[in-house]
Amino acid sequence: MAKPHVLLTGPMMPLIEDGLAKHYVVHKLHEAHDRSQLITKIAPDVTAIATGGHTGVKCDEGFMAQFPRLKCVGNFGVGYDSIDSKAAAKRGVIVTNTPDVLTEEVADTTLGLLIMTVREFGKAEQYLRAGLWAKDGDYRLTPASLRDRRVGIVGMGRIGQAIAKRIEAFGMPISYFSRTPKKELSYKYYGNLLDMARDVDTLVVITPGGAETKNMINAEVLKALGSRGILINVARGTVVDEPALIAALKNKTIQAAGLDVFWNEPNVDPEFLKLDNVVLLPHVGSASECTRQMMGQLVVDNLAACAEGKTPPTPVPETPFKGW
Ligand code: 8YV
Repeated sequence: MAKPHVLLTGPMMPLIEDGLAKHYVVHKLHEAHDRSQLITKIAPDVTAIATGGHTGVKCDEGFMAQFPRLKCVGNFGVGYDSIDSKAAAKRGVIVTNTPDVLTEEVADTTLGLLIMTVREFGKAEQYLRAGLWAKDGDYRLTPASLRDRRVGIVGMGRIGQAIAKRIEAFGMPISYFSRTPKKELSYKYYGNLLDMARDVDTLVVITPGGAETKNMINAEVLKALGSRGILINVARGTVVDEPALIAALKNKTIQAAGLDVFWNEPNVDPEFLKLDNVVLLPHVGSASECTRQMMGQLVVDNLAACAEGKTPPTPVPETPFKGW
């Protein structure tokens, strides 16, 4: 039987490309001289798309509509805000993502970023490397410490809970803001983000991206967080109003921020680079070899199931699998 066709919207790790090639004829949008020409040529045959936020391609209604036989869109990543999953549901297209396999890695990164931001380890290392320790003496005592902080977590899904577990072990009181309270959790719940921001001094953002959370962390929230405030964002750049954050860091409305995600990745607003009270990471939340391998394998498993008429392991809630 002839193989079905899959379209890759951007470069994928070899494990994904090789894995998919066993089940599909593979087309690479990013290697096409003329993208629309390639799409016109392959559109009637494409039944699957492999994509990810890093490809910069939005799998919106119009993009998916170009492929009349499309059955499945496999996302590399747990966050699938670059795919219009509601439009996919209307078309009967299954969207899959890569949950669970990256939970602990992203939670580790979050704590690393929090500690770096609070205790200035990045700057302290630069100080040593620049020969300033021997020349000028000890690196400064950090104005901030984890010892006296109260943490508010924005988003209490799987990764939020893994972060909370770690923060608990550090002995810091935890509260959280989410749409609905989770009965099984003993942390203090807030249904109002501003109220929580007022009551804590450290906000950790790990909520899905997309229209619903766009600019959720705005000037008002930053003001409520206050002058001892520290903001950590490992969710999506879009969740934070970047100009408002830059202003808050400049004016010392808050103390510092640690960011792994940005509005216009991989381009970071140059204003951030001028500030010394922000730690900047290049979206490395899940970026270890072992975790990325597991994510890649899950993309292959989901799309292979689509090719073979089997049950995909991890469809997203908006497109529950009910048979092909
Ligand atoms: C990936 C992520 O780096 O899982 C996610 O949602 O943001 C990261 O793990 C990203 O998806 C790569 O495209």
